[in-house]
Amino acid sequence: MSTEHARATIGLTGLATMGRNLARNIARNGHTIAVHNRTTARTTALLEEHGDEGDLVGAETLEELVAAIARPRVVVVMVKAGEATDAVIDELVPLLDEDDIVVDAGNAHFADTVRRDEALAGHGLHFVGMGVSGGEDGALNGPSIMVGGSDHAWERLRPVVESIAAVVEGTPCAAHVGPGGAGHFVKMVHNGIEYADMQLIAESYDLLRTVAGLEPAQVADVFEDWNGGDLESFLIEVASDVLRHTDAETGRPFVDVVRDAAEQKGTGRWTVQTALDLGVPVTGIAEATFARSLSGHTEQRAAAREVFATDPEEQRVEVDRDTFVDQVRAALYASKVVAYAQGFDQVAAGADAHGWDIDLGELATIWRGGCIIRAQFLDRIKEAYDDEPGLTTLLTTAYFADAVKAGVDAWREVVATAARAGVPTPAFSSSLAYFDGLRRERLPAALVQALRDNFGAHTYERVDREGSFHTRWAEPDRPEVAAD
Ligand code: 2AM
Repeated sequence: MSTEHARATIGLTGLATMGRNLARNIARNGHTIAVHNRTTARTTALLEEHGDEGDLVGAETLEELVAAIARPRVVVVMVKAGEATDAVIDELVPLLDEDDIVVDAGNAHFADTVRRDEALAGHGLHFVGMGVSGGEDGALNGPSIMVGGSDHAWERLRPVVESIAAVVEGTPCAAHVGPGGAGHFVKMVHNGIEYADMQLIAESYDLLRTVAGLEPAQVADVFEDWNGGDLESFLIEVASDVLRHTDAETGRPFVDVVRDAAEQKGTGRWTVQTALDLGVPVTGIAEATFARSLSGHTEQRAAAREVFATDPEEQRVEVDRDTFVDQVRAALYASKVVAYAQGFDQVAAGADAHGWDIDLGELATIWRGGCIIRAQFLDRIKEAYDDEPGLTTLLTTAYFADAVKAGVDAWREVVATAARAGVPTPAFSSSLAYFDGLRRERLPAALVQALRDNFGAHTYERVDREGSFHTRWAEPDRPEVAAD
């Protein structure tokens, strides 16, 4: 391994798939990168297999890694999120000098990133929480990168980060979204939106197959067609690809041989937990997360199937196929607008709560390429924020409002048809309920408030006067008193 000193622009430790691909991407873009892994075999393998792709400097120890990087140093940590990240950071800190930068490019919880940022600041070091989306392929060929950290760190990192990110219309899909935990926060919400988007696509597939009787390959054709319009997105494209795939062993549609129990490893759950803390109704993301948990509750599912068995034939509804396909498309689009509006609301609420100045239009810009939710749709979101930076909700901007108005009858028809057929569409249904809830003149929350005052003296506000009030429900004439 090399003993050259301090000539690398950047260093990276943790050479499992994501780290290795990110390192290759950095090297391929002309930056000298020092690479290290706890188990040296991975470092050796990277140098042997891909050493000719750029200027890679191998390091056997963290000391060697640090010594190979030009100051102020940038060390990217790409190890398993959680304890391993803390262990590596603890090892790194004594080896670094003031103004050096530690970058966690893993999928950390933003609260851990905030904690690590504070801890490293105490040592005169800069910590960056860098959200990287795009999976293995993105890491190698151009991901979407959400950087959270100081201006000093961004200045130093920017040339490398912008050169390795995906590019859409000449703009790199990378941005300094805010300080400390901001990068991992927006990456978390990105993944939450991804959950909602996938669930909506899955519900569309289920409806087209179960209600309208399309075969998986025919649903693939429908998705391919949709991908040529305003639903154009990576996820629709992949869905079409997967539905067209036949299992080599059985000759059956691939989707039929995959066990129907989905995982929800972390980020979706974190998004919902954080949304609850912030009080943001991200119903689409929450339903998508719960739909995954429901799918994994195999014992309850088996018990319910025994008692409430469904006859698939009964779920077939007499619909005009072409009309129904069009209605599902409209329902998918409208629900997607809701899911994204909710996700962007959560980013705004998180930014508010943590004092981060996050530019939502810029976020839409860097999600247009490289990441899993990349879609034409994000151009529209970017335009919406360009037109009106302080936007209250994406739902009401002219473009999306027109689309929702045009599709709302179809959306209702799809949700009603699904309910009648007994096909679960939690994301479609809850998005419609959210839409109807927002636009309602009066919500039954008034009764909820009255009930709370009745049994718990929780007080209420009135529509016609300022202040808080309580009604003495136990007294015969129920007098109202000011509660302040
Ligand atoms: P390894 O190859 O030595 O196992 C994904 O697991 C990556 O994180 C791997 O590169 C792995 O290194 C690294 N990793 C996991 N736990 C670690 C730890 N406690 N210290 C250093 N690297 C670790």
